[in-house]
Amino acid sequence: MTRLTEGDLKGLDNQIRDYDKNLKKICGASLMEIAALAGDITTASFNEAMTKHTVGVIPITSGQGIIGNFSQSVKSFIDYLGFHAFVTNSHDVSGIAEAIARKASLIFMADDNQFIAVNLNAKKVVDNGEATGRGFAAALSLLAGGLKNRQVLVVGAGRVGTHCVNYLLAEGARVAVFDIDKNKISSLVPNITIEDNLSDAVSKYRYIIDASPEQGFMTLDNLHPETRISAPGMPLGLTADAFAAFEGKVIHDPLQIGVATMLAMAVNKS
Ligand code: 2YC
Repeated sequence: MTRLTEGDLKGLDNQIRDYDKNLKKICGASLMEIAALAGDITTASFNEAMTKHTVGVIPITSGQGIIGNFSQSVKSFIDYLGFHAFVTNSHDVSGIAEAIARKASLIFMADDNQFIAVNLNAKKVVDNGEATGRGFAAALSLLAGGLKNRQVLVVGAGRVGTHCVNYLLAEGARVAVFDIDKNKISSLVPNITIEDNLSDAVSKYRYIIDASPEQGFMTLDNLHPETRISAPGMPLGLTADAFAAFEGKVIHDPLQIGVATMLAMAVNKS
């Protein structure tokens, strides 16, 4: 799991409106619609939930400590989606106590190993890795007009990639997976095809999910011009010139789709 940096998150709170506009342009759906699809709830129930929940975001100092802009960014995305959210003044245990004292029914917090949302009423925990995997797979599906029987390449079989695979298989896509660690893929067969050569695989598939920390493996030389890419992986796997050339065909962000989908999954009553 790649640890985000303060720089990765700089300015995202002010840019969320423009980011959402760009998402609609690329996949015809808003951040809320992508999250609702990935979280398996209707936008109506999402809208109803925002009148019922207050969200506390709690800075956590354990391990490598607080990341500048992290809690503020998470809060700003949740605010943007229509929920009332606050970042606690205290951190860690005191932050949890403060959030509950301030009537939060949902709390968001991350240490170095896990980023979770907790629905205190439903006693439900949602993991960012699962939410991010589902969110970026749902976004690709919307962009493609559905992925049933379509061949999709997933690069990276970690926590996010594995949940991308689960979502795609449930949608009836034909999934291929590349990971440098073959052991990570073994648990996914026989439901998926294994790709052994990354650059060849990039050339072969028209739908690609980059759920890896690998940089610069998608280039102008190996990408087909019609390829569509959904990229939860940090840093982005496209070279700068490929990213520029594929403007409008790449869905990528460090945190927004994952947080929005965590919210949808956390308020899902089923
Ligand atoms: O500021 C804080 O509260 C820090 N404890 C947050 C640490 C987040 C570490 N995780 C990451 O950077 C990301 C997650 C957002 C998902 C995967 N890696």
